[in-house]
Amino acid sequence: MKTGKLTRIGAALLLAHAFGAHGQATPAAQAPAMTAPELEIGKKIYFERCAGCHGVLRKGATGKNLEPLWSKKNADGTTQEGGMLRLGTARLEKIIALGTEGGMVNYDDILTKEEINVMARYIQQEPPIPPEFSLKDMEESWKLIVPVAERPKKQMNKLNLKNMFAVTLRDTGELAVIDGDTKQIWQILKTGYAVHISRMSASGRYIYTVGRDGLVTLIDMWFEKPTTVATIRLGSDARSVDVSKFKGFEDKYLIGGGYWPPQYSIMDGDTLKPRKIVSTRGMTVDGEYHPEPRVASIVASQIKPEWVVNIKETGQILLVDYSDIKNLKTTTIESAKFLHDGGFDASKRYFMVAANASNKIAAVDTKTGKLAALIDTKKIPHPGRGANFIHPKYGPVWATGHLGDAVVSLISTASDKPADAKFKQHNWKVVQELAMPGAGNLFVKTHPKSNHLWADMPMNPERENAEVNYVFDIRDLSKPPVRIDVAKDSGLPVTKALRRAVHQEYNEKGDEVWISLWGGKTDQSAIVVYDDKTLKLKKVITDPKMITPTGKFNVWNTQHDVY
Ligand code: DHE
Repeated sequence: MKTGKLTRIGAALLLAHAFGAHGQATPAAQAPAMTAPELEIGKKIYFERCAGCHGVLRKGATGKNLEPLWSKKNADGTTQEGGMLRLGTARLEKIIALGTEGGMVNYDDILTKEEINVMARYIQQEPPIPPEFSLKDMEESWKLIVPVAERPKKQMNKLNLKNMFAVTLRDTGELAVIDGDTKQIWQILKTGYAVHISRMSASGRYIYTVGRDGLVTLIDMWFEKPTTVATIRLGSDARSVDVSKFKGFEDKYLIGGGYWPPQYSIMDGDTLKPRKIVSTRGMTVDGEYHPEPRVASIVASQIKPEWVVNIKETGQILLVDYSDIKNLKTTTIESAKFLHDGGFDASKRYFMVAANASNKIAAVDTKTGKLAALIDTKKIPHPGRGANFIHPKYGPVWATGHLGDAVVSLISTASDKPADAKFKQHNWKVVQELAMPGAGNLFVKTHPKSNHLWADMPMNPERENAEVNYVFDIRDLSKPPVRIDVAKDSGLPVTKALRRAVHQEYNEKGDEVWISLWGGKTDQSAIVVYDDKTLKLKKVITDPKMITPTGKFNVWNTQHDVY
C-alpha cells in the first residue's frame, strides 16, 4: 500500500509529532531546491524509514554514509570523495525505489513516486541536528497514570500471564496482548510509534515497550485488562529497554537505550521516574571520536547487578553496574564497530552480540567482565536473540542468521559442564553454516524442548523467500530444511506489498511457534501458529485490527531469556 502523498502535506505536518522541535535541514551548496513542506516530509520519512540504518547525522552504520559530501582517507594515504550530491537526484531516486544488492530494501511499494523524489532531494541537503534531551525533559514527559498504591494488590484476572504474548503492531503505534492459551486478543494498547521491542519485568507482571519515537510504556497485567500505568520519553529515537534482574534488585530499575540523543537513561522500574542519563558519545574502537554512538541491544545479567549495553558506532560494550547508580561503575569492553542485536548463550554467562557491518559476533563473558572472543562470520549477522541448542557433533552452539548471506551460522559456545569439555577446541568458532535459499534473514529461534531451528528471510526481495520460514532438524542437520509457506497458510489474500514472514516466538510450553505475517500498512495481517513437533498449521490469529504485526514476546520466555 502506498503511504502519504504530497497533497497530504497538512496531515503529514501534523503527524510529524517527533519533529516539531527538531533542527532544520539546511541546503548543502548546490543541493536541489526544496520547499519548507517538502523538507518536513523528508524529515519525517527519514526518521521513520532511514535513520535506523543510516543514523540521524547520516554518518552510516548498517547502511551507507548519506552525507551530502564526504571524503575519507584510504589505507594507502589516498583520499576518497563521495556523497549524495555527487550521485544526484535521478540516481538516488533509482536506489531508493529499487534497493541495492548491499541490503537496502526497495521502497517502490512503500513510498509514492513523489515521496521518493522528495527523499532523493532531501538527502542532498545538510542533515538537521535534532535537539538534545535532558533529565528535565524526561521529567516533563513522565506520566505516572496509576501510582503503585492504586494498582491491584493481586492478579485481578484468571488468565495464565506466563503464556501472554506482547505483539508489536508496528505501523499503528500499538501493542496487542494476546492470550497464548486461547489465542484471543486480550487487549490492544496505544504505545509509542512502531514499538521496537517489549521486555518483561522480572516478576512477569509488567510489560515494558519502547517505540521508535522514544516513548516507553509500562503495562500492568494484574488489572482485569492490561492497563498502561506510566509512560515516559527517552528522547526522539530509541530501540531498547530492560529491567534490573539480579537478586535483590528485581524490577528496581529500568534502563532505556537511545538512538537520539545517543545516551542511556535509568528509571525506577515500577513508576518510570527518571533517575539518570549517561551520554554514549566518545571514541570508537579505532580511536576516532563519534558524535552519534547509538545504544543498540541491552540485556540484564542474571548473575551480577549489571546490564550489558551495546554501543553501535563505537563498538564498545558497556557493563553498567546498577548497584549504586549515584556512583555508577562501568566496564568498557572493546569489540568491533556497529554492534546491533544479540542474546545469551545457553549458560547465560556469555552475551553474543552482532557487530553487523563488521561481519563479526562478539562474545562477552559477563562473569569475568571481559571479551571472550570476536568471531568472524559471513556478511551482516543478524541474530535477534539467537538460538541455543546441542549440536550432534559440536555440543552447545548458538545460531545466528545473516542479512547479507544465505546461511545460518552455528557458533560453539563455552560450557562449564565437565561433559562438554570435549568440545572446548571448537569454542568461539563457526562450526557449521546451514545453507538457506537466499539472504535477508532477520531471526532464528528454537526452544530447549524443541528439535527444530526456525529461520526466516523477510528482507529477501523475492516473494517466494520473504513469505516463508525454513525449519532445520537439529538432531540431523544434514537433512534439507522444511519450507513453511506462512503467507499461504494464513489464508489471507495475496496483496501487492510483500507479506513478510518475520520473527518466531515459542509459547511457554515450547510446543508452538508463532510467526508474524507482516503485510502492507493498511492490509489485514496475521500471526500464524504452528505445532512445533508436526510442523502443521495450528491456528491463524487475525483481525481487522491486526495491522503490521512484527515482534512477539512471550512473557515466560522473555522473562527467562529462553531462546
Ligand atoms: Fe529491530 C531488535 C534496531 C529494523 C524488528 N532492533 C532490535 C534491537 C535493535 C534494533 C538495536 C535489539 C534490541 C534489544 O535486544 O535490546 N531494528 C533496529 C534498527 O536500527 C533497524 C535496522 C532500523 C530501524 O529503523 O529501526 C531495525 N527491526 C527492524 C525492522 O524493520 C523490524 C523487522 C520490524 C519492526 O518491528 O520494526 C525489526 N528488531 C525487531 C524485533 C526485535 C528487534 C522483533 C527483537 C528481537 C527479539 O527476539 O528480541
